[in-house]
Amino acid sequence: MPLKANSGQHGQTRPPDDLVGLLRKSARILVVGHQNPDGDAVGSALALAHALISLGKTATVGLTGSTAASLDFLLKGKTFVERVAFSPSLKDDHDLLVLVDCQAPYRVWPEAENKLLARLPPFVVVDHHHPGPQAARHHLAAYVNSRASATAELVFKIVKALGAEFSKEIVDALLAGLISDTGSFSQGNATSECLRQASELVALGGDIERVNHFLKRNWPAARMRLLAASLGTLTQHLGGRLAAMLVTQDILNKTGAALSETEGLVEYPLMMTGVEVAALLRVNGQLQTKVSLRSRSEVDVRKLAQSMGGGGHKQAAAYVDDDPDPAVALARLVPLVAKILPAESDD
Ligand SMILES: [Mn+2]
Repeated sequence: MPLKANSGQHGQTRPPDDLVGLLRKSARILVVGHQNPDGDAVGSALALAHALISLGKTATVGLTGSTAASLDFLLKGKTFVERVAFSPSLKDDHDLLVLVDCQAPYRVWPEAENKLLARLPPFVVVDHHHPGPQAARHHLAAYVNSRASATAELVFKIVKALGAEFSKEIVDALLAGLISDTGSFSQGNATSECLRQASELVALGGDIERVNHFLKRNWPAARMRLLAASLGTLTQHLGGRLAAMLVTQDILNKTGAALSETEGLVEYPLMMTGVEVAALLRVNGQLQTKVSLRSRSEVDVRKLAQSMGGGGHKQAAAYVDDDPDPAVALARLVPLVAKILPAESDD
């Protein structure tokens, strides 16, 4: 299928006119992030929905899977947020669907295969992931730029293009997205554009400390127990260059933590001296293990994840291993990491 004019190319720095035009002319819009949405997916969806509502439209934010309790501060009291199942009524109730922080409907609803896409409203895509196996297809328009720190960075520009006012809700939601995806502005993807936007959001009344507090310093006790138990599984491989933590069903049962509370735990092994790749391997239902990877800047874990059917970013990527035992998935991971580690220097 040929690319639509002015849309669908990767790496656009401005929101494409056709995407902005579709948002302008639609009246009932459903905005959804990927399943189990993180701070960027939730923040991006909320900010866009707030902007659309302020322009007199009916906008709904749809959630699927589980959402970390740390995001409650953004979601509470929002009557336009609801859980949405994949059903033919989506098409009756909405004239446009916006996918944020992902590029294909199956990332939202796993049952949304190509042959079932006719059940969905026409959709557009706003995302900062590299177009991998989940590359956008069948969409009306797309705004995709993998150089953006967060999807929130793209939504910031869409809000501007729409001419909507940056309300407190929009400022908080966008800051949450930027903070979530840049490790509180501490990672290599905290580019000058990201920081420029953050500066503008702070000038508009945004409070980085407050948003960061809710996102990072607001753990339920069960999550702290989960961290303690998973740190107990930490192992190092490849001369200490790979560090891995496991979250087994047994650990979830004992700690009482929800699967969504594993989000972000992969940062811990990366704190160790000498570690270049950190992995968190966690049960994913009865049949699979989800493998989350983080790396220091020289190491590209996205390609590894893609070779296993997943995707993500150079320094943060994930895939699913078809074995329900995280230890088995780890045994498979070690040789794959060995292949992507750069030769060790002598200094
Ligand atoms: Mn993101």
